[in-house]
Amino acid sequence: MANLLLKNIGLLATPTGSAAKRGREQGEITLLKGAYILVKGGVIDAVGSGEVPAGMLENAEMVDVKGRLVTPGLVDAHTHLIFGGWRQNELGLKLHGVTYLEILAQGGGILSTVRATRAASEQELAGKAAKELSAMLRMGTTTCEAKSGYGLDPEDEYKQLRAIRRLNETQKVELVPTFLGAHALPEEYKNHREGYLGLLCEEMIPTVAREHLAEFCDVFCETGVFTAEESRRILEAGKKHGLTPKIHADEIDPIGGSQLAGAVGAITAEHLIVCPKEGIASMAKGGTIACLLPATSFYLGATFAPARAMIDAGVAVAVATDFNPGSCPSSNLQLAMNLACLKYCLTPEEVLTAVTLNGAAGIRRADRIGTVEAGKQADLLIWDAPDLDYVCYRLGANLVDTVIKKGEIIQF
Ligand code: IZC
Ligand code: ZN
Repeated sequence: MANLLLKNIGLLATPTGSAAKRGREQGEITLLKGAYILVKGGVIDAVGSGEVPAGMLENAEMVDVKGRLVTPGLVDAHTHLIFGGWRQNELGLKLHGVTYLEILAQGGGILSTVRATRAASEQELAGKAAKELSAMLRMGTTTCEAKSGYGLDPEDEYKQLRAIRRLNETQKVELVPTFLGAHALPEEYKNHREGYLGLLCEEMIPTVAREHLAEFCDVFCETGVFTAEESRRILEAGKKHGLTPKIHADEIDPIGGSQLAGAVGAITAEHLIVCPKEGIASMAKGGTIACLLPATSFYLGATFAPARAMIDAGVAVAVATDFNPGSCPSSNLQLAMNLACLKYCLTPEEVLTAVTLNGAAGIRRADRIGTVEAGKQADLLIWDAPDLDYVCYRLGANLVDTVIKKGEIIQF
């Protein structure tokens, strides 16, 4: 692989370091004018500004950034990437006032995606996700978390996780797998809750861990789905087998998910739309990252997570898409950035940290990605934009011009 030299960078905007940024530090990023970046063997070798040192010009492929903005590649720390079918039929229901939880209680929602996912082969699921990943890469997502949770039985959950593994070998976006067997109670266990909890804790979690099919264990802690007590049991079982806890908490009702997040040492709590003060305090104490999903709030017609209160309390905030066929059929992380600015009142600098370093920390990758610094993997974006304000202001546009993944310029 040839060395790459990005020169004539109008503005390099990046957080720094290898751990999530919280509080005031979330907005304290490096802004370097007139910068250059040297990449060797897929890794950032040097970053500087001013005259490019003569030695760097030898044996390097030049990329003229033409005075534009460069940032780290975007990290989407929460997606339900692998699923069969879509749920456009729910749009009409929503317009008639049927809520997300009512659709689920009627056997639709997640459960309809479960039927479509069970009916699809591993290859079909991977092929469908590959198309979406290629759109995501064009929009600047270079790393993405991907959850199971539409199988809800051992074989179909493993099938989803194997599709993720296959995709990691066949396309460019790096995927990080999360086991979400506790996404809903499957229909066949409707009258046998305890049976499914046992299956999750005693069979599926141990197998997923043993076969290295996932790194994280997630649960949908919500009214009519899993209680906080059940969520604790599932996450503790995951921990026992080496799976780090994540939790869908306070998306619709505040039933204790965010309080549990800090108590079990969850790496992230996700959604947090209706997160109470006690939940924020628990996350601050436990070091849990708040992974906020503003496009889902928008799509559900819900309120927006209290992001500023989280930052004030010293909770690190990540922002992700929640791409899924129900509550967020969009994988556009730039749209989530726009919304995070407008609806959470995060500054563009805080938003950048939220979709790079803090997202990376939420999937335990902050040592390797999420910033533009010597020693980090060369995941870089050249934007058709002069600065971060422009990126956060241009609602719904794809402003990414060039994507560099592990030092490779992606050709679309
Ligand atoms: O398929 O509805 N919230 N899980 C929890 C989702 C949204 C995904 C879905
Ligand atoms: Zn989700």
